Amino acid sequence: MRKLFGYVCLFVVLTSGLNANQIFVSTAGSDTNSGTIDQPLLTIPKAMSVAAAGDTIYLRGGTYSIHSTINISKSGSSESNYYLFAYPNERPILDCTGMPVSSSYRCVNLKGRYWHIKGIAIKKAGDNGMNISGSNNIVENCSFSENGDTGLQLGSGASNNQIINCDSYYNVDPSQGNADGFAPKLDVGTGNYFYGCRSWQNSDDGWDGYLRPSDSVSTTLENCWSFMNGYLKNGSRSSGNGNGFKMGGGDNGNADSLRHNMILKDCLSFDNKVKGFDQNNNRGSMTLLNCTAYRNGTNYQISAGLKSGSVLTVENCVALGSYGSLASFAVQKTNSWMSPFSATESDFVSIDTTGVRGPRKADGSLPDVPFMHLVLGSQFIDAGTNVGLPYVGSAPDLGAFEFDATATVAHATTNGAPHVFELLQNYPNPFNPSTAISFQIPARSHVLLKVYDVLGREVATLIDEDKSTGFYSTQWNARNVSSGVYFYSIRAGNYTAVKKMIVMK
Ligand SMILES: [Ca+2]
Ligand SMILES: [Ca+2]
Ligand SMILES: [Ca+2]
Repeated sequence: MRKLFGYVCLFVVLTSGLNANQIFVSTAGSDTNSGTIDQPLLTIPKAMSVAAAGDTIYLRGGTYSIHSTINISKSGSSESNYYLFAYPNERPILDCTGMPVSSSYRCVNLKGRYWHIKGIAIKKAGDNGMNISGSNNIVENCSFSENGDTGLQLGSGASNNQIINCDSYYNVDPSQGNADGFAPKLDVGTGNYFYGCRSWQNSDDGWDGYLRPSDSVSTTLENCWSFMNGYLKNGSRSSGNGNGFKMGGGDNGNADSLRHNMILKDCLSFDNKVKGFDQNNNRGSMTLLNCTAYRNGTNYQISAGLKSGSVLTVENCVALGSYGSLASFAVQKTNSWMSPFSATESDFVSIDTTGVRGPRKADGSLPDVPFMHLVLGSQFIDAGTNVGLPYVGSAPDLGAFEFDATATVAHATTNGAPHVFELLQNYPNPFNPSTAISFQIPARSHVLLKVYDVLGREVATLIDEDKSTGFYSTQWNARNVSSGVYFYSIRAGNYTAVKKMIVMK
């Protein structure tokens, strides 16, 4: 019996190994090749025609000129996905330059199920960069830019798709009133999920959940940023709508009371032309948890009635500036515009948007930028309601970024513990009013971190305590000192270091 079991295991390993082929596609390939890494194919359709469920199609880096829609029609299963991946550390670009601007000229039609597509840039399609009508797909670390309609659109019943760490920007249609960054809209299905995505400078909206005729569908967005929608690539105003997160709506003022149940968690909306978080006549439930809005035409506009049974929930949210308008029936808890809070710029490390379009981290996640992060001492730290999201400290904070005084500094994410002492340059610098000072210690030490002015007078003691081995980051708020040069000095064990920083008001 034991021997038979051994044979069975060997058989399973061999057959699954045989079934999972790797197929390579390169701009230097040929469709008469065998598809190995040394004999790559030239086109994605050819690779898909020979692929079976479980296979991985690797696209080598470089620019592929695409002149007609790539239809992805095969379907995998929950046990055996299809994979269409960028080759590791390479970036394939599907460039549709020259496609007519027409609804027949999408770049990619994802009709199948159980595809995992990763690491591909799509640009300049005549219509959508990608249109998903299939379900249970994962689209990860892809970008959609300068397409002739919405960058990534989901419709025709598309459900349970996951859009992870994707960017959609500079999409514009001829009327400027249709091209959104991401659009689970019209006849979309339910259960679609966005995580870590960015949408900016699309001619219409950042996200759009407008329905026709779908009803009672749900979409979840988490850790997503939407900004400067309603502006074009060159910065001029578009004639489109210009909302950050448009959560629903329907024809004729939504006379059919269609419901798009939207859940937004840790989402950030700023500098959109019209509204940051926009109901647009959605009659469904809307749940906004730990969202942050800044400098939109109107930050939050969710004031119209809902269909019976729908609920509007707004908790732990932040608006810097006027929050806008929320219906009296909204269930609200610990939002920045409610007593006892009053948001000011000094609650945040920075209100400078520099870096928000910057490159993603190696794992595809959003870049670390200080914009709208809470500063040490902010009234919003540990002042929120437990809404079921992870938090640091004694309670959740308000807004999209949880404050963590011991957060790992971005450039020091080496594996394991640090091996040397290091005091890093503060960031941002120059700054007003707040900056982050980071350091690492290779052994448990008593750490003394102080700030001095140019005359050597002590201005602040930031840390005076024992710290274990690790990376640390702390904030200094200079709101009570004048502009000028300051020094920060660390003593940890036998190690000392001093660096200069500049307060500029
Ligand atoms: Ca529109
Ligand atoms: Ca729209
Ligand atoms: Ca907290």
